Amino acid sequence: MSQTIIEHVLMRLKELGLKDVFGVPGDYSFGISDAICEDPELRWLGCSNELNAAFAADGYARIKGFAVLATTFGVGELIALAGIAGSYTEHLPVFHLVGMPNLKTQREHRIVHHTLGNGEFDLFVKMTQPAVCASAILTPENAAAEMERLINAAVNHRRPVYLAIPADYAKAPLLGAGAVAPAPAPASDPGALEAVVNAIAEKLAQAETAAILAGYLIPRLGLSSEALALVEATGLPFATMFMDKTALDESHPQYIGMYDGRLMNPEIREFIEGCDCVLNLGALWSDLNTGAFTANLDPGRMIEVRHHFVRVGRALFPKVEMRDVLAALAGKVTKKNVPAPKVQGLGEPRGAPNSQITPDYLYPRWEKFFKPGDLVIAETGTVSMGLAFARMPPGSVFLNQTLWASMGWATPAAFGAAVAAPQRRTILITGEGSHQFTVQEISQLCRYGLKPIVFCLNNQGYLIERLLCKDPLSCYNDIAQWHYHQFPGVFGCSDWFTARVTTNAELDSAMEKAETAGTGAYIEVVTDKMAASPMALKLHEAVQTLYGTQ
Ligand SMILES: Cc1ncc(C[n+]2csc(CCOP(=O)(O)OP(=O)(O)O)c2C)c(N)n1
Ligand SMILES: [Mg+2]
Repeated sequence: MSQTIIEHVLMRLKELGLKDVFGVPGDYSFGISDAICEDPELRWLGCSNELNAAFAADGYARIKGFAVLATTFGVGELIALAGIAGSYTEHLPVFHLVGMPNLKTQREHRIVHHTLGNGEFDLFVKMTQPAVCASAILTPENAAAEMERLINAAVNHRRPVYLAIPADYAKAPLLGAGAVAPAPAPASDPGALEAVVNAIAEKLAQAETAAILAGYLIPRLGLSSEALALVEATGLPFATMFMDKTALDESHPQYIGMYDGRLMNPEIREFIEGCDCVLNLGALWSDLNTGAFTANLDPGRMIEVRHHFVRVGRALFPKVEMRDVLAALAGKVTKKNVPAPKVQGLGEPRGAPNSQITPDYLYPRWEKFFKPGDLVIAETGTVSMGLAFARMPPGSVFLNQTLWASMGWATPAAFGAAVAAPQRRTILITGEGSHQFTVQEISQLCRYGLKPIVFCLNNQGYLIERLLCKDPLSCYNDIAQWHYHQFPGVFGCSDWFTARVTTNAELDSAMEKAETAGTGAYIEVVTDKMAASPMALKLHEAVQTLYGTQ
């Protein structure tokens, strides 16, 4: 029997390492979901809704390198689209498989469910196009070639791709698979590579003082060991920005801390901005990555290594791959000894045992709680802005959706990350307003036997918004008050340790119990309405540079 379209799609994805698929089924996508469930090498991970499934796939892709999401036509795929757009923004390859109505329905322009009722079937692929790097509607004739094109796009651009399969085609035999060879990965132009490596090495050699910014593209492109080898070959101090936290290990002796423009860590800003040369390995010059655009680096002194090109000062070098640049440069540079600031952690928690929990206690206490190897998933809001300045222990990873910055990302992303690395301790830290978006995904964690530690910061509303808007007490930043610590029981995680804490001593005790419970744990941390982390307070003072209004 010849291979069906869906068997071929899954076979190629398995060859890339696919093990798990996140999704929500629907009648048009039964062919896809059936094939996944019938495949003994694959696992279907059902989510509560498609937004959660897309965010879970995003979290999974951050650990495993790529992820697969399966949804139904129209209703399902559009709900997933907000999550897919996040993966596009944050450079994560997610394959989105969508089951469409069958071809007869489409040809006859029938009025069917999950459409706008106008007989048009290509509307949703059009809506999706700006948020993916390639898309295709598969047929028996084009499936083999289109699959190679989509894989190539996802691998080379590290962005989502969209594959729709009409319901009657999922199990149709594939035509002409053998004739299609996988497309080669893009390679650097040898002349351009030599020229850029010489230019960088020369600029570094001429600089008396230099530093490295380790950017988010390092983990996204799977280049941690190449980047580390280069950093060690240069001997230069390295810093990270918000989106790039833990791009390289924060316990490394050359790590100096977080650079956040004028907002935080003045000694790091002074050092970085005073260097003759800054080698930026894939960090982005975005609002929240640059301390609301207060980072002030002379472009003439900067070397910027991106995925497919490099800028040395104002000169652009196209056709060079980051992987090749890192490897070639590591063999070319000479070691430098540049005196730099020493990395600082958050220090000791400050506050009396029976006092109400304040940021002075909470963030240093979290820093102490983290262990080597932890996966920490921090939500958009004041909480990630406080945690970003904690020093992470060896081998631990800090995940945050800094650029897309969607509320609700962290809870399902923590589920996806925990599925990707069940042997590691997963710690979700979320504000309660964001948690309200996607809280049901707590239930998938226990359903699939995962034992995370969840902290829900309850500050009675949207604190970051209170700090950025005209009137902190505006009613639109108030939210319904839920009994957060009761969620695990409601969501079927009855054996989890749960607590609601309001004082420092209660927080300590709950953390100790969570560590030894042997089950999942959920701790609701109650603070004052206006108890903000230092970076969030600084952002409040920097609204003019943040929004470009000065
Ligand atoms: C989908 C989406 N809608 C709206 C926003 C705007 N927004 C950003 S943070 C935030 C409030 C976050 O509140 P919470 O999670 O409670 O964190 P806090 O700042 O209170 O610690 C809002 C409304 C957003 N980022 N994403
Ligand atoms: Mg809040």
